[in-house]
Amino acid sequence: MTKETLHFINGEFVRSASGKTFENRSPIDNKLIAKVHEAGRAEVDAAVRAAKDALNGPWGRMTVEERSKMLYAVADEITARFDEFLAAEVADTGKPVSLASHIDIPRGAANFKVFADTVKNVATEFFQMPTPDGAGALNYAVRVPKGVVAVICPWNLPLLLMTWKVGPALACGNTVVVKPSEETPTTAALLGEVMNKVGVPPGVYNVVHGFGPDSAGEFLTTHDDVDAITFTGETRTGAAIMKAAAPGIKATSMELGGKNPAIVFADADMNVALEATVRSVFANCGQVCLGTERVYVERPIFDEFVRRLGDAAKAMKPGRPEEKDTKIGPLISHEHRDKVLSYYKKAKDEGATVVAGGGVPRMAGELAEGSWIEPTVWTGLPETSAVVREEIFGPCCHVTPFDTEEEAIRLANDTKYGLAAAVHTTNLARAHRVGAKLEVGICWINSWFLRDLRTPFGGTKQSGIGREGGVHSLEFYTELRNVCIKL
Ligand code: NAD
Ligand code: 6OD
Repeated sequence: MTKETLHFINGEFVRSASGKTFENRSPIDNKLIAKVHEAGRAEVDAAVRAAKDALNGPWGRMTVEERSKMLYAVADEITARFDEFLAAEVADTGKPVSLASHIDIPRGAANFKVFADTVKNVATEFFQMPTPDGAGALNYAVRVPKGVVAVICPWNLPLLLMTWKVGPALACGNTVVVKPSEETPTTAALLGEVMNKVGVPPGVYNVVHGFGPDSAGEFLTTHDDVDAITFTGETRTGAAIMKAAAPGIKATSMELGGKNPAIVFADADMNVALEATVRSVFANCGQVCLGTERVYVERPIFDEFVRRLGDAAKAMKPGRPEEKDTKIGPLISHEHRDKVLSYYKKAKDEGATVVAGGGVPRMAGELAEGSWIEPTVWTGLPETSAVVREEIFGPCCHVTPFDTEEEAIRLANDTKYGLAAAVHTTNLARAHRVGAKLEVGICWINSWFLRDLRTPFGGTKQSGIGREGGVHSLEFYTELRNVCIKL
């Protein structure tokens, strides 16, 4: 029998009143995974109402310690059901088990613990002021939850990126309505079971499924009783959501797209630079917002670096997620593959040298129906090419030579985006100098995707607004209220 994925509203799994569903298909072989219920206005209203009511129920009366304890229990229950979360995430995304078991699911759990700790340990400000009568006054700030937070998520790291927002939102005492990506609805729904099991009160965590425009995403982000919207996804979608938020003057947090550069200096440790670049270009089949799509390599090592990067791309074996030698999964969908392939075609049309890949791999049997694509490396395109300027979100990069440090910085910064960068050098002074000049929210030196969850995370320029992570998440998920006491 076909599985159904339901909404989670006020502590209960519910179907859409309209009976409307959409298909969730596997990127591995295009087989049907489940029919997903699509929320209409009625379900979104019910979820937002439940979230609003829950603010005034037992959840709203809990101490920070009680809430933190509950979030630790959520994390522990995810870990106890690790295999179920892993299977669900792998089925929805097609990513290798080796990746999801090391990154997606452990981080999905860790996001609850880290923010439970953060809220217990962050002080607020205090100022003592003089008054004309000499008695003085005291000011202190208190943090209060924003209220009902809409959480709109993408499909590339579904549980990880959703809990990255739900963890701090709940730690701060808010309630949430989550709209997972239509491509990857399952782990968000599964988390509802976890919430019930550990006793999170009904209405605190809600999930509605559906699409963006004229569907759950739009109904949620335009809802009058939503107090704040936290979004991760494409820049263009972020702009649409900011418009939707404007009439209600709602706070928004925007984690958006990128076209991230890596700079490899001739003094870099070649093996370290290659290992990190191979990961940053091809991990998760290139579907990581922080991933590298532009590589700038200093001329003396350009040929060797390109050859070895191309060899690494050719050696990446596609295959079923559970097979030990699988190095790369498929793209999320046929629709996304069409988009990525349109850039593969553009690169060829514009005269790129295709160092590796450039097409669709031959997959055997039922895998031939999946959305597989070859890891691809190009050289030879001008910096004005769409392939070098636009976010592709696939396993591909363009490599350009450079001659001076200034040129590398200029090329790296010549983009409307500003999310992440990687710099490879063994010259410490240069690492500090270049790192400080790159217009990005996060810059790695001799590494990539090394994440301390207490650090600020976010983008500059069209890659986003605001920072989340550690205390920065508290800035978004709480209001600071000043209390002034005349002595
Ligand atoms: P997307 O913008 O297409 O969709 C993201 C979510 O927004 C989905 O849940 C979608 O249903 C919803 N949505 C779409 N239109 C909407 C609307 N008008 N109103 C409300 N909701 C709407 O992004 P995607 O394709 O799922 O993810 C890939 C993109 O996300 C890439 O651009 C990538 O760079 C970006 N991303 C950024 C970060 C970051 O931290 N900066 C992290 C991961 C992914
Ligand atoms: O590690 C994180 O917290 C984070 N937000 C990663 C984003 C990855 C983008 O695809």
